[in-house]
Amino acid sequence: MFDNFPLWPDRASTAAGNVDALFIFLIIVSGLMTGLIFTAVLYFAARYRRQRGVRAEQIEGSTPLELTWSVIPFFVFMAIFAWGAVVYFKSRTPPGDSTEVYVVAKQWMWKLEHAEGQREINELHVPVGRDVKLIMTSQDVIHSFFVPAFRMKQDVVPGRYTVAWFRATKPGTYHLFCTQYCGTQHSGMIGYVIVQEPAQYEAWMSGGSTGPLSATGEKIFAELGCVTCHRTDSQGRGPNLQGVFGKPVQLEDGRSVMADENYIRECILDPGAKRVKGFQPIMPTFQGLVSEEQVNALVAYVKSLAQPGTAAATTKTAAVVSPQDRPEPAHSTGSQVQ
Ligand code: HEC
Ligand SMILES: [Cu+2]
Repeated sequence: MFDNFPLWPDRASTAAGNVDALFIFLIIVSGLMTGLIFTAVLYFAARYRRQRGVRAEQIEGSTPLELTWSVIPFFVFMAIFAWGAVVYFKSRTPPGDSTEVYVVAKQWMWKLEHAEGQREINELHVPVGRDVKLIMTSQDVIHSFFVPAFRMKQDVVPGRYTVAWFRATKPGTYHLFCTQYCGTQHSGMIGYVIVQEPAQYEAWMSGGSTGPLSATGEKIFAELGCVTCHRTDSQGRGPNLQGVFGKPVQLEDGRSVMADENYIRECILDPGAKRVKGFQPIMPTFQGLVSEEQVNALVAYVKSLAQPGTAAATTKTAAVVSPQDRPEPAHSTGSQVQ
């Protein structure tokens, strides 16, 4: 019956069921409340309509009544809050071993680059059943990455990364929309997420790649002269970048921050914002000298240096970094600890 008028978009991700369950619960609670109020209005209107001998009694303050309408809603709202928090945190926390895709939004298109090197425009191919993490930024104004079938929506903001993730559960082609009004052709800023069976996906992946994004990053790292300061033998004027990513970094001003994607990005574009403890503030800014795609490649390269076993990181591992340069505070989570 609802073939041409579906009540819900497809459910094609692990998050979809959770989001819908909470949504349906909210509709039921609101529906019950609305029903209760309207029934009471109609009942009292009929019961106390003007007629001889029937008079409504005024209740002036009643502790049991007030307790009832305070305590019951309190528990209902706390349940909504707790349930919402669980769904929210799940959808905000990408699993550690996700496949990564860098997204650059611009007026009016989506540019996507897989960590493996494949580039796409307005189309994203992903395998079914694998966690995919999107590391997103905008080249111009605010956009928003929305895939209704995944119940996933995340603003994409210029000047920083925002992160989202999903795990597709059903092969198919799903709509991708921009849901922040971003200029005249905002409505045309659409695309598709194409979810494939693993074998199909491997076949797609094997075609036309320029090599892993981290390798592109390594090239840029050399071309821009980053290597002259960031050497792997601790003789450079800048910190050895091996094993930096994903660990807390001690700053000159005493703070400790997590070296995540946003931190690496900021180091490149605004090195003055967070100076690493124990080094001269000599790193120049690369703002305006590198495109968003190049920053992504550099970030992917610095990340690859923190993964033991990758070609670039096999020569030396994080253990080589001297303990004074890289103390390990007890905190291992949280992006900023005092
Ligand atoms: C002139 C030398 C120099 C050049 C060139 C340079 N850096 Fe740096 N870099 C530094 C110094 C010194 C620091 C530490 C002090 C600071 O944070 O500014 C640093 C810090 C960093 C950090 C933070 C490291 C940590 O341990 O937390 C990253 C990441 C980084 N640089 C990346 C790059 C990239 C990418 C390039 C090339 C686009 C580059 N740097 C070019 C000198 C340099
Ligand atoms: Cu847009």
